[in-house]
Amino acid sequence: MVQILDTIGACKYTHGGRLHRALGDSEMAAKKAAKKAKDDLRVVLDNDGKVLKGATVPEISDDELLKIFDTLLMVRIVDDRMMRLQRQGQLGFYMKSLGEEASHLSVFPLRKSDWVLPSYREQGAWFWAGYTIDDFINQLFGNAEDPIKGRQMPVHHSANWLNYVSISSPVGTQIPQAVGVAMGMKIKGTDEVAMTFFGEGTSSTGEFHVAMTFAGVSKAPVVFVCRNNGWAISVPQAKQNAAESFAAKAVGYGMPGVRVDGNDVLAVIQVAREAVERARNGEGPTLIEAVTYRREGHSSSDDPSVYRAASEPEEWAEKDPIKRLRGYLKERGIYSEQLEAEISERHNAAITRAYERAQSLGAPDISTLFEDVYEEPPWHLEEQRNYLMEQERTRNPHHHN
Ligand SMILES: Cc1ncc(C[n+]2csc(CCOP(=O)(O)OP(=O)(O)O)c2C)c(N)n1
Ligand SMILES: [Mg+2]
Repeated sequence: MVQILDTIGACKYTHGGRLHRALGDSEMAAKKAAKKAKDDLRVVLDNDGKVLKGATVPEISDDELLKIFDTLLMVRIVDDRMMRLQRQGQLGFYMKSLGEEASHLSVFPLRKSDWVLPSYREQGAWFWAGYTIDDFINQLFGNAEDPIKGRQMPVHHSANWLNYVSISSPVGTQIPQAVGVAMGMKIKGTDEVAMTFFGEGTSSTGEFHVAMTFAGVSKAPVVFVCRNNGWAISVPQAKQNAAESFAAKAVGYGMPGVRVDGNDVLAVIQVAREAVERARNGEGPTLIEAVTYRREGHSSSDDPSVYRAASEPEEWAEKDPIKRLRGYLKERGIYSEQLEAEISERHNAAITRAYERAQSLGAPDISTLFEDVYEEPPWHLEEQRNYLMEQERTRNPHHHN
C-alpha cells in the first residue's frame, strides 16, 4: 500500500515537474516573443528626417509626399484654429491630435471602395480621403450644411460617400463593426478591406477582444490600427497593458502584430501597405501598434497638468512627425519655406472662409429630423412631421413664451 502511494506520489511529482518545465518553456517563449515584439519597432526616419542606416524607404512619389505634408499641416492648422474657437466659446467641444498626425496616414494605401471605421482622433484620415474643411467645420457647428444634419456632437463625423463610418462616443464600438464589414466583404467575394482606428486605452474594452477573436478565426480582411499615444484621458498606458507591447497581443489571436514609430509617416505607410496587402490577398488581419504621444489634453474639457509632468510632452516634441517629414523633404530636395508658407496660407484662408459661412448658417430645418431612415417615410411619421411643423414653437423657434 505504502509502495502504491509512493508510486502515485512519484507520478504526481514527475507530472508536476514536467508540467512545470513545460510551463517554464512556454513562458520563456512568450516572454521572448513579447520582447521581440517590443524591440521590433519599424522606423525609417530619425528625429531630423534623415533615413536611418539599413532602413528601406517605401516607394512614394514626390507629388504624393507633398500631398502628405500638406495633409499633416492641414490637420495641425485646423486643430489649432478649432481649439481657439472652442476657447472663445464658439464651439462646444473639440479634440486635437497634436503630435499624432502621421499615424492618420495609415489610410494611405486604401482605395476609395475600402472602408474606414475611425475613432475620434484621426482628422488626417478624413482629409486624406477628401472630407473638406467645410464639411469638417459645418459638422462642428451642427448647422444646415452639416453632412449629418446636427445629429451628433462636435468631432463625431460621418461620411457615407467616403465609406467612413460614423464616429461614436462609446469607445471600441467601431472595432467589431470593422470586423463585421470586413467579413461582409469577404462573403461578397470582393477584395475590399476595412481599417479601424482606436487608442491603446480602448484595447482594454471587451469589444477589442471580441473583434480580434472573430477577425483571427474568420481571417477577415481588416487592419487594426491601435494609436498608442500613451494616455487614455488621465490613465497612462502602463495601466492598460501588462504585456511588453500592445502589438504583442496579436499573437494570442493568431495574427501578426507590428509596432511602428507612429511619428514617422514613412514607416507608418510602409507597415500599413503590408497589412492592407495581406488583407486584400486573403491572408487575414493585422494589428498595427502606432507608437506616438498625445502632446495636449484629451479634449477641450481636459487639463493634463493635473496628472502628468510638463516635461513629458516636451520630450516628445523632439520626435514631431511634421518636423521629421520636413527634414526628409529637404533631403529629397523638394522642400522650400515658401512652399510651406503657401500651404499654411491656403489652409488658413479656407478655414476662415468655412468658419464665416458655418457660423452664419442656422440649424438644420426641423423637418430633417424625419429624414434618412426610410426611403419612403411611413404614414405615421408623415403624420408626426405634419403635427410638429404646425406647432407655433416649430414655426417660430426663437419666439415662444
Ligand atoms: C465605453 C466607454 N468608456 C469610457 C468612455 C470615456 N472615454 C472617452 S475617451 C476615453 C479614453 C480613450 O483612450 P484611448 O483609447 O487611449 O484613445 P485616445 O483618447 O488616447 O486617443 C475614455 C475613457 C467612453 N467614451 N466609452
Ligand atoms: Mg490613448
